[in-house]
This record gives sequence, C-alpha cells and structure tokens, in this order.
Amino acid sequence: MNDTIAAIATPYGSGGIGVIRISGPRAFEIASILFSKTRVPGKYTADQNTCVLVSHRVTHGFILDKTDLDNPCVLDEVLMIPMRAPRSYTAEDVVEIQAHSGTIVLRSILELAISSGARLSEPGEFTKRAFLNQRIDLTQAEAVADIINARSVSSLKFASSQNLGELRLQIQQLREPLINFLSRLEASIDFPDEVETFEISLSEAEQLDQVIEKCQKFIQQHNDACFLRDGIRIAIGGEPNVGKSSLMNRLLERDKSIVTPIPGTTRDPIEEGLNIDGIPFVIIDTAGIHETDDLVEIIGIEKAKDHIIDADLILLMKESGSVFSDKEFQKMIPSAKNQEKNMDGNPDKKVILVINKIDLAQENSDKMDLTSLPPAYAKIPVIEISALLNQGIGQLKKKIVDICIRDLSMETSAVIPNLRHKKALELTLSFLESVKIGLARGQEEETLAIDLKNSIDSLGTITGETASIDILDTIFNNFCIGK
Ligand SMILES: Nc1nc2c(ncn2[C@@H]2O[C@H](COP(=O)(O)OP(=O)(O)OP(=O)(O)O)[C@@H](O)[C@H]2O)c(=O)[nH]1
Ligand SMILES: [Mg+2]
Repeated sequence: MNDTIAAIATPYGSGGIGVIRISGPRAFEIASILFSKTRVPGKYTADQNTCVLVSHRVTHGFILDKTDLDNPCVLDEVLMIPMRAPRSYTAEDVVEIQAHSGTIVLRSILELAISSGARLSEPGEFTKRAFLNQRIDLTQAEAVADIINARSVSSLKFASSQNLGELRLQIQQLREPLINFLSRLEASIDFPDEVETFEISLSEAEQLDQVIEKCQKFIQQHNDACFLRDGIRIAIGGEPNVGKSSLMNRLLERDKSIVTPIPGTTRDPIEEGLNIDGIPFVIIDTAGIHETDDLVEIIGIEKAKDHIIDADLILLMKESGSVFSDKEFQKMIPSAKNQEKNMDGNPDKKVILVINKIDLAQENSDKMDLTSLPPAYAKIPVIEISALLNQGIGQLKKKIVDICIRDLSMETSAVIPNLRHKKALELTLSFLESVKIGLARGQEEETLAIDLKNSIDSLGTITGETASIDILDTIFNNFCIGK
C-alpha cells in the first residue's frame, strides 16, 4: 500500500483510446517525469510539470522517453487526468493517462512508468486498494467484477445497484440489532450482580425473527437470480426429426445445429447462449428420444434426458397432426419426481408444447384440434410454428420470456447476493437458529453470546468487515490487471 502501482487499464489490441493508470503516493511525481506539455523536449522541467498537474483537470501533452537524455523522443500525444487523494478510484493519488490504444504504445508508456518508480499492479489491485482504503466495501468491489462480466442488461442492472452500496446497507441493517442484542447479553455476563437472569425482550425476539426472515429472503433471491446471472436453461426435446435442430437455428438466427431429413441426426447435446429482450438464456438442442438399439443414439438419448431434467424450461416439440398420449408425455419429460422438484411441485409449469411443421398441416388443411389434448398436455401452453418457414418464432420467444420472468419473484431493483454471500447468509442462519434454540432451552448466556457473535461475524464477511486474507485474495485475484 505504500508503493505506487501502474497498469494498462484497457483491453490489449488496437482501439481509439488506451488508458494507463498509476496509483499511490508517487503517482503525480512519476506521471510528471513522463509528461511534457510541449512536444519540444526540455522546454519544461519536471518541477514545472508537477505544477501543471492540477487535480481533476484534464491536461493535454506528450509522453517523452528520456532514456537518452541528449535525445529525448515523443512516444505519444496524450490527455492526463490527475486525481488527488481521496477523490479517486483507489482513494490514493491517481493519474490516468489517455493515450492512443495500441499494444506497443501502451506497453512503452507503462515501461517508462515502471522505470520511473512504479510497480506493475497485481490483478484487481486498484479495486483492492479502494477496499482497503474504505472507499468501497467488499460487496461493491465484487459488483465491479460483475459489471465488467455482465452478460445481459438485467445482470448489469443488479450489479450496478450492488455497486452503489445497496447490499452493504442492507447487511449493516441486519447486523445492527444483533450487535445491540449481543452487547446486552455480554453486559449480563460481565455484571452478573447488576443484571438478573437474562431474558430476551419481546422486541429483541421480533428483531431476531426479522433478521432470520431477511436472510432467508436473500438466499431465495440468490437462487432466483442465478437464472439471470448464468442464463435460464432451455432444452429442446422431442422425437427424432420433429425439427428440434431447425428450431435451435431459428432461435439463434444462424445455422449452429446440423439439420437433415434423416431421423437421429443430432447425437450430442448442442449448447449455445441466447439473449431475448436482454435476458440471458442457454439453449440446448438434444437427440430425438425414441426406442433404438443404436449404441451411439442410446448414449445421446440419455444425455438428452439429463438435459431435459436439468432445464429450467423445456420446449417439447411435436409435429403438427401427430398423435399425443399421456404415456408419451411421461417418456419425453422423464423422471416426474425430479421435474416436480424443479417446477415447485407443478410439473406443468415450465414446459411449452411447440407444434412444428404447421406449413405441412396448412397444405393438407388438417389443422390440429388443440382443445382435445390428453390430460398431461392439457395444462401447458401451446405455440404453433414452422421452423422451416420461420413462422411463430417471435410468438414463441415472447412466451419463453413471459413464463421465465413470471416465476422470478423479485423486482429488477432487488439486491442480489452472490454465491459467496449466500454461503455466509446460510452460516449466519445456522448460528441464529442455534441462538433461538438456546433461548428456548434456557442455555447459558456465554453459549448464546458465542453463537450470536459468530452470526454477526459471518454477516461481516459479506461486506468485508470481518473477511479473512484468503477471502480477499480469492475475490481480487479474479479481477483483470488494471482494475
Ligand atoms: N415442412 C417442414 N419441414 C421442417 C420444418 N422444420 C424442420 N423441418 C424439416 O424436418 C427435417 C428434420 O429437421 P431437424 O431440425 O433436423 O429435426 P430434429 O428434430 O433435430 O431431428 P433429430 O436431430 O434427428 O432428432 C429436416 O428435413 C427439416 O428441414 C417445418 O417447420 N416444416
Ligand atoms: Mg437434430
């Protein structure tokens, strides 16, 4: 923390602008060694340049390589943005140099900064410094990584609200009543003569229940949001040749899966990311499910069934005019027990029946009567399409979004804990449950105090107040260099 770090903050490669970031006590000094307001080297001394670097004022100038003092040369024309502590990203003195973006030019400027006294930063070190200088908490630092890695507008919105400190605030609100409760408990341990047998007050009991409830809600929100972070998994399943691969290609708007008139074309499951209305999905084309002796197909069918069980949404495909039976439905949507688990006990909830090849039905003028489907199919939404003629695909996409979003209970402004937060919340819950059981059984105050303290500490690991070095390393090592 006492040294000055530097890194290229923008991606490698050619581009309009590339940024070099310098942070630490010598940032201004190092920047002014490299910088000159004039392209005529030597006209300005380093001292004069130091005066030029006024905090939070963009300054135009040139980066000079003065390795050969008699013959200094201009490396690039740049804009310099000096920011005095604590009004910077790291809360230290920071200088950002906006140069032209090219691997060689940026590396050369970085090397100059390093030879002038800076050290190449570790991954995530700028953000780590912002955290250690208490400008941001751990949830905000993690949100920075989430913003960079966001794969959809909705995950970006969640990350941004976390970046503004919303989760930190809510975790602090959970810790507060627990800390108050603990101090009263400790007082009764420390001054047994003054405090009679400890009893939890009505409001403390209520607050404890509220904290437990809130932790449970956070965990639920994490589970819901996994959909949005990792993509909602949609498996396309059905008998061979019904047009599953054709539908996959239509949804992706490109030819990803092989389509042929030969039944059994798709063997291995084929996965691809897809964005509909800013929501990330992962779509999986699977082998056609049917009875077969072909060993390769059998393996493919097993994989297909696994994907169908794991999927958040199943597009069950049938050909227009084909026969529908409950028995076949059970075969296509295997392991009803697992499905019930996936679908909150309602197996009809996340299947869309996709009737394909309606172009053929129209030709034969024998459109299906969808009102008399057997019971297993009766409750699920039906969309008719022609994958070949690209008909009904927009309607299907709309249905997919409706069904998936309907199930997400949270609002877009909700605070979403990540997996690390979720584990800490689960630990907090287990300690709080022990406190509750202990209170009910009239356990000694010392034991209650230990459980309560542990619950407070585990909440503290979320914001970083009680996070260990290991946790910090794991988080910041996942960042890129320059962030
Ligand atoms: N007329 C018509 N033909 C279609 C339609 N959709 C797909 N097909 C044709 O049906 C045949 C099978 O299509 P695929 O997409 O390969 O079917 P699949 O379900 O992936 O087949 P498998 O991988 O073998 O299980 C191909 O010849 C497609 O051109 C459609 O909407 N109308
Ligand atoms: Mg196929």
